[in-house]
Amino acid sequence: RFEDVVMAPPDPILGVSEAFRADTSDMKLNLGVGAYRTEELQPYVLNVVKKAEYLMLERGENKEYLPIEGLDAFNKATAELLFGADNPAIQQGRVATVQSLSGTGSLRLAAAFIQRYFPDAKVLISSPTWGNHKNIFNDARVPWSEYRYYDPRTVGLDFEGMLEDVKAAQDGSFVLLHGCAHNPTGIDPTPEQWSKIADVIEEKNHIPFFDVAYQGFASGSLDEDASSVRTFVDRGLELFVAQSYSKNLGLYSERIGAINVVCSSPDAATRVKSQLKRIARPMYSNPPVHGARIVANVVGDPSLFDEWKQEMELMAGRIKNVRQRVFDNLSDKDKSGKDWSFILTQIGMFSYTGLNNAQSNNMTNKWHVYMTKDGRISLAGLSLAKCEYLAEAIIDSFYN
Ligand code: PLP
Ligand code: TYF
Repeated sequence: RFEDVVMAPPDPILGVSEAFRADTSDMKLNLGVGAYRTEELQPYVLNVVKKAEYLMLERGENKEYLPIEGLDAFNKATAELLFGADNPAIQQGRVATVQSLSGTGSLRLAAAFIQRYFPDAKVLISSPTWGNHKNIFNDARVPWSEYRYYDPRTVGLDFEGMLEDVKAAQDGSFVLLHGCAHNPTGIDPTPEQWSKIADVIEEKNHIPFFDVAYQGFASGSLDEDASSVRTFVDRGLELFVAQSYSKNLGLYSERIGAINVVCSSPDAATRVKSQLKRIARPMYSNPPVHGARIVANVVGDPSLFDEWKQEMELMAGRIKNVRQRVFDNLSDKDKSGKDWSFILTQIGMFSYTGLNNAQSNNMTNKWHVYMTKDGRISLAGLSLAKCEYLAEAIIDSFYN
């Protein structure tokens, strides 16, 4: 009976937005969800997206079903954007790409694939990680465990701990890695550290599983943000990459992304793709076309592509300015001599402030600053004008 259904807990990230909406204070700030806002704190639709949508109307595109694997032009464009068009893995036809329901849906599809074909394998995820990762593997019935990643003492990467844990895991585990702009910490390995991580993964016959939700958004450069993934592909490893266009093209609600599986032969890629389609068919049958056409139009048109890169640099640049301003204000106001420079070394949309649960609650209850309880704030939801207020709130919460 439905009467017996118990209430589900609110999502730790999306629940923050619900609480924000209920607050009537003028001072309120929503730094919970990672969504880009303009300096006026309004959502932003990229100009290239509007242009791509005009193109669709002009061409009189229809609304027929896509094939299970999605739009061909999108799948080609998305794989080339990620790996580089001249990448041998693409040239040799060793990449299986399936359009799916943004980053989340792509991760979920890969998780279902792991559950079927690697029933004894475990997934290793970073501690901490994006909250939804655990939900995704739990729902797909894929066992997971954590590897050390964040070191609160240095507010940096626990690189030795990470390598030890990856080494200690059973051979042939899947290692979930954030391609760039680690969520929630904003701390990424250096290129040298990526190489060492790849050494250990190769030694252990592990399979890398990249989650790329911020390509172009972290550094402002699409190629630079994909370099971690390309390092692993260059070594000839088989791997997964889930991609999302929520942030870098601002297509949050279009649910556009892909799962890419780099295989060791074109034949294996064909078989893997056939199985991914088999999983997608009874789950959602086929993906939505609108976002796929936007991506294909933007990437496929040299002038739109250039314009996209400029708009991405603009977004990434605004976040970097906000980051700098938060640091300046904190350093200014904090008379204790505490070093806040970790804020400047973190990259991407977020800053991991080091505020604990109680301090994060103070931010919300006293200052109307909405954020996740792990101390993460989305700088993309902040304006330069509000940085001083935020710094005051952080200092008050940190020391009281
Ligand atoms: N993975 C990470 C690490 C993320 O931060 C996000 C979004 O915030 C996603 C995946 C997926 O988002 P979406 O499903 O909107 O593509
Ligand atoms: O802010 C974050 O980390 C994300 C944002 O369907 C998000 O959780 C929100 C909704 C969604 C996927 C990602």
